[in-house]
Amino acid sequence: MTPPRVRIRDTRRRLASLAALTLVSALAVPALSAAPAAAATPLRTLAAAKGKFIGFAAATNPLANEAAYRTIAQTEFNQVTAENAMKWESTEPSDNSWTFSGADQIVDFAVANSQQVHGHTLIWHQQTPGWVQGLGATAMRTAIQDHIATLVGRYADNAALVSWDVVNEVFNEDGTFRTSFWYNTLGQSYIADAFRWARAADPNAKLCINDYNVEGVNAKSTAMYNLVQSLRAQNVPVDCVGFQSHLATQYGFPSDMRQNLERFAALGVEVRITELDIRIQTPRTSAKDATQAQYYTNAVNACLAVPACSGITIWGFTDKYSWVPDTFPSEGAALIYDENYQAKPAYTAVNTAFGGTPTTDTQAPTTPGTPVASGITSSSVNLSWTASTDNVGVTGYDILRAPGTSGGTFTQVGTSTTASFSNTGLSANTAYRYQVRARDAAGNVSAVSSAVTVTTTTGGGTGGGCGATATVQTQWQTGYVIEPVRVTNSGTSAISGWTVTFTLPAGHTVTGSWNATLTTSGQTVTARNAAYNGSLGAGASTTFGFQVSRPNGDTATASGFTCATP
Ligand code: 9MR
Repeated sequence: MTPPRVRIRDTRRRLASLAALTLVSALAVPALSAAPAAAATPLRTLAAAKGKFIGFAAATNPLANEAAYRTIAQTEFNQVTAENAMKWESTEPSDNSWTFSGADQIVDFAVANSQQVHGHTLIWHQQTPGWVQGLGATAMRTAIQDHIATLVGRYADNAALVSWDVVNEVFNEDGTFRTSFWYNTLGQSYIADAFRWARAADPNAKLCINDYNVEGVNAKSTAMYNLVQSLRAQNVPVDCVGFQSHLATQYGFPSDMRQNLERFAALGVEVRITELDIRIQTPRTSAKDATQAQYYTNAVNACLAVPACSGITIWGFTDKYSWVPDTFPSEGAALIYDENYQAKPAYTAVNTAFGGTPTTDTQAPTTPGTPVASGITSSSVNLSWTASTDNVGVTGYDILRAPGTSGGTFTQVGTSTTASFSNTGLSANTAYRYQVRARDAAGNVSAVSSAVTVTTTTGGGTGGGCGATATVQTQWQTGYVIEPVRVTNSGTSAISGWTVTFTLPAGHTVTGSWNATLTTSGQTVTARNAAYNGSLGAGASTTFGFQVSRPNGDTATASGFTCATP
């Protein structure tokens, strides 16, 4: 049965519309400062200049849904391997019932971004459905042949798909064959058969054998070496050997990696680093980051030193999506970007090893303007602010929020790539303070802006309602000016007047006001609209201001702004 071919033109259109979405999500504040990122020459440019590929293992979910993930994926890499989407359980979960959506998604992304694809993986003892594992020898052989013919055949005419992992992890650590269901049913014959069937399905693809813990010279890598030599002597089409390179800083770097790659290269095969990640014992520290960065440097240097090494695939790129913490408790942070897509020292190491000169920019962006609130409802507010500027470019903003009108702690509630943000899910008739800060392309962070206080409306669907946000314009030892206090009609119909109430700290006195009439009772101040600014259509806003004197050295300001109609 011939499966449908990939329809690249339709998919390109779909990817373009996805790319238009803006990324706005809640993220934790990163623990460590980040290293230079987008200010550096992209890895793919540097690697290509050295005749190598630099790739990543793609996870289908963020590739479809996260603009930040896609941006790095397409900017930094010229090669991609499907982390899971091409495995047997993903493509043929039951006999001759095929699902190509994830595999096609990755191939389409690669085509759209001029990336080469490595198919991973045809024959593996994991992520192979139960219906295959239980087959007898004849039926298993047929199943393998069909699976390879259909899956490899599907992309055989696609120039982007250049190579396949035909068999994966066939050895035990001591170099004996792993007694997988493949081996137990078919003996080692399945290996040569799989390579021959893959060659028949795509005569042009490089066909690889892939494994872990074979980076240095040891019993397992020597067994691999002997197998490749013997298969090639029998004209079995083994073109390439993949060294996964799931490394860990606590076990040391395999210092004979280059020598090992060279002995395989001497067999006439291409070699490649296929699943590079370097985990640490969490949490990160600067010292662990530095060791990890050195290991990444070592791995890139090993490949650069061996002409037969075609390139390096990193097993993901952001710590947000990595298999490591799920498998090794208390270990992780194995990749070159952190969970917030900030480049780590490991990124700088890879960039530098490929010949880049990442910027050493340390200049922070200018402080963003105080956020201005609008569209206040009982559960949401829109914030916008004057954008920051920066010598290497502002990449986005962090939005911080504290509860109430004073005290509490500011925590990050979201990020935005533009100078505006909409915060939803708020409680009715509740005060919040917001600040923003900017990030630049080199990972520098600006000072935080001044805060704006927002009080959500009472809600209840009466059609009325207003909100007030106050900004401290200037202050000195003995006083301050609050300007503007922005009054917004947050309801769905016009209002004919408004009253803003707020509290003065002890010892503070209003010494002047404009665009509203202020009356004071104890520490509570009531501001009524002036004759000319009481009428506000739905969504419209107006402003007033006032000046206060305070005891010398007191740093408190008026707080607790709430608005009522009329
Ligand atoms: O990263 C993959 C993870 O998402 C899967 O859950 C896991 C299933 O075993 O496979 C991971 O990728 C493996 C790769 O396919 C083969 N070499 C080891 C990788 C890490 O386990």
